[in-house]
Amino acid sequence: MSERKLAAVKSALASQRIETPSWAYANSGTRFKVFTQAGVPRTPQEKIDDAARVQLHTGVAPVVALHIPWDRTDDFAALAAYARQRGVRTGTVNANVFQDDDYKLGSVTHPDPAVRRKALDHLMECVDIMDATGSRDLKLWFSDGTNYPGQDDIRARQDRLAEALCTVYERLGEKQRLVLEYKLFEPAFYSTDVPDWGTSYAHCLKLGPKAQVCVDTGHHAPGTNIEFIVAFLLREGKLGAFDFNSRFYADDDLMAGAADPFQLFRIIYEVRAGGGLDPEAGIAFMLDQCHNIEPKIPAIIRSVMNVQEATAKALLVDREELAKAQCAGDVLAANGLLMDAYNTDVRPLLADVREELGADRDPMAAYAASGWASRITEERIGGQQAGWGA
Ligand code: LRH
Ligand code: MN
Ligand code: MN
Repeated sequence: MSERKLAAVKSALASQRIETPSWAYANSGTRFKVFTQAGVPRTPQEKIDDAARVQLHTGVAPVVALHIPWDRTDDFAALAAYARQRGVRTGTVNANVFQDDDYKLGSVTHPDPAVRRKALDHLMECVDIMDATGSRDLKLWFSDGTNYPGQDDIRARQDRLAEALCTVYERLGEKQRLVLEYKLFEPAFYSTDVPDWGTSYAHCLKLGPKAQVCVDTGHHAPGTNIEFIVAFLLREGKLGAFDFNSRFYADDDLMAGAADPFQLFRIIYEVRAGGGLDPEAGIAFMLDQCHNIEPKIPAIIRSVMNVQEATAKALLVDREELAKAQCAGDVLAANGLLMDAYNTDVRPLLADVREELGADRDPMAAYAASGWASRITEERIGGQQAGWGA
């Protein structure tokens, strides 16, 4: 590769920003058991302290996403200031209208207007929080749906959803956005009100330019071509955010790049091809994961590194040669160019990028040697649960 191309690859890698989720630092589990770990954060401030460690070692994770009310505090402006003092900032505000008894039959699509009002009030409160923290993005994921045919009117639920989204959209400030996340199923097992990218896209299109789609990589049917969805949404200017994680079966929330690093590469290649790696494109590259059995901070560091590795490989694809092969209908040469990039060991390149950023060449080893894990184990007694199975 020419010096010029290498410099461009390095600069793209150095400018990448990966947002880590506050809830990944806290205890979590499945619906069968929440395993507690020693030293997990007890407060939003301690989650930020852990996020700052990930940033310290990787140099590309300076943003931490909040989940409300899991990150409840009486002064969000102070929380944002606390984050800045630690070299990170608070990012996406994730709403939570899925953990209240009132939401058994839905939140914004509930048949009872009083429950809808309660859910909407929470969404509006999340925008107030964004104003206080200076956050750009409101992430909306609705667990709303039904378990049985006939349980509720599918079409009426879409009307209620559209009405709530419209009200929130109008409340957004000039520089704020909402990103609408979809998920095929769970917790609803028959119909889900935002089950796929098409539903999210259709709502966002009607709402306007400040509404975009969030692609959580764990939220599709097995075998779905996620990179196609990414390419399509980018082309339409409607790809707002990623929730990266990996899965073997459903919404497993395992470390990004752990189950299928080749899929992650294919997804990020489409992001690159569509211009989405340019920070100006405004795409939020978030992780959304739970570390139920593995130590959390190193798992998050590993996930950040996995996203970086997929990005480096995507950047190595020789787009000019690829275009020639595609034009010539040379199927094997075109496929070979992608595979050559994917099969390159990018770890030395990323070590150099990290060093140039003032971070650690080997973030996993640096974290292990830092003593942070034993310090928090001693200092933090009675860590907080992220929210599941509470
Ligand atoms: C739903 C989801 C959504 C929630 C998060 C905790 O499965 O992906 O993003 O906010 O999990
Ligand atoms: Mn998600
Ligand atoms: Mn999920």
